[in-house]
Amino acid sequence: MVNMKSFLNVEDLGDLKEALREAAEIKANRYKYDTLGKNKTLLMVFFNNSLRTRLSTQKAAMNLGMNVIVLDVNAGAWKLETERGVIMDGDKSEHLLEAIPVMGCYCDVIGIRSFAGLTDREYDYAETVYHQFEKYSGKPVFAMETATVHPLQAFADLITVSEHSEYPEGSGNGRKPKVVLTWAPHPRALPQAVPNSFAQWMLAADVDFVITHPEGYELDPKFVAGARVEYDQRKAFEGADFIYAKNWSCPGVGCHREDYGKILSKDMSWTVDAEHMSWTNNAHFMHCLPVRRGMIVTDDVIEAPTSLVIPEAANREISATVVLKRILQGM
Ligand code: AN0
Ligand code: CP
Repeated sequence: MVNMKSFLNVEDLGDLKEALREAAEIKANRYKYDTLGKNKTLLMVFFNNSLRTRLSTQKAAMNLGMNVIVLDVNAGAWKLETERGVIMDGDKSEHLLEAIPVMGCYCDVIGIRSFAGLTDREYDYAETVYHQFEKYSGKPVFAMETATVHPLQAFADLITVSEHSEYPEGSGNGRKPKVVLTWAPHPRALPQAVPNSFAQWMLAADVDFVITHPEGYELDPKFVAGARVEYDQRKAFEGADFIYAKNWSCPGVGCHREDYGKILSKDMSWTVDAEHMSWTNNAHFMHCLPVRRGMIVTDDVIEAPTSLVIPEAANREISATVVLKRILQGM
């Protein structure tokens, strides 16, 4: 068993096959460990909006018998300064460096949602806010989408891929499922956390993984080293079993550093529609949600029986239950 004090990267989960076995066990009986969290409190700290993460992680904690406190930093808490060394003469009333140890006083585990600011690449990619929670809260912490990663989503996606794979382990035909991560257009600049984690997890899993995006959208090698990148979306889609669509802004790798966090393209020819799906091996469509219809994907594709967006969201409860269970077992 892995003794988890922090959950950010795929390695934090240890052996992935074991984690998938545990996910299946939880899914078969999600209340199996319903006394594990008795008198333990989860604090969920949101610096950004959420629907799925908020509900599924709270449900997961309840499955384990935990108490839950949710703090929306931007709705009722003091405005927090996150940078050190500033003169706080503006609108921020409190510094994160006091707020974090205070939060740690009232709970046993902390989940953090803190998106990339998309202005300072070094700050975002250093996972500054997350590591401050790790260092100053005195409690185990886990990412609920931080600046560069969204591991609860990637774990749920892996569970979903493995559940819907026609080539399960030991099937003998030696073919791995082909999983394609495709960039798609979006009107607002979005972080790279979801594609970073998805790539990291798929590379660690037993799948044939391909990434496709317009030039300039290359993801950080920290997450995608060794991945096949195919700039021709049609070629990438050929023979695919799973199409995972997501928008992300310029990661500052293949594009100019000063373009980090900017929108480089809104090319609607990348929107996943029925014609795109016809290039695949009758692929399943996946997206972490929330999704903008007509931009990322067309109505018919997301509504098709091959779409997995709802099962993916449902598996967020499972991934969160496994992660919280492991954190509790390590306490
Ligand atoms: C966020 C993102 O792209 O990171 C959250 C996705 C789970 N999406 C939006 O802000 C629309
Ligand atoms: N997929 C996901 O994390 O959704 P929310 O932003 O609604 O939590």
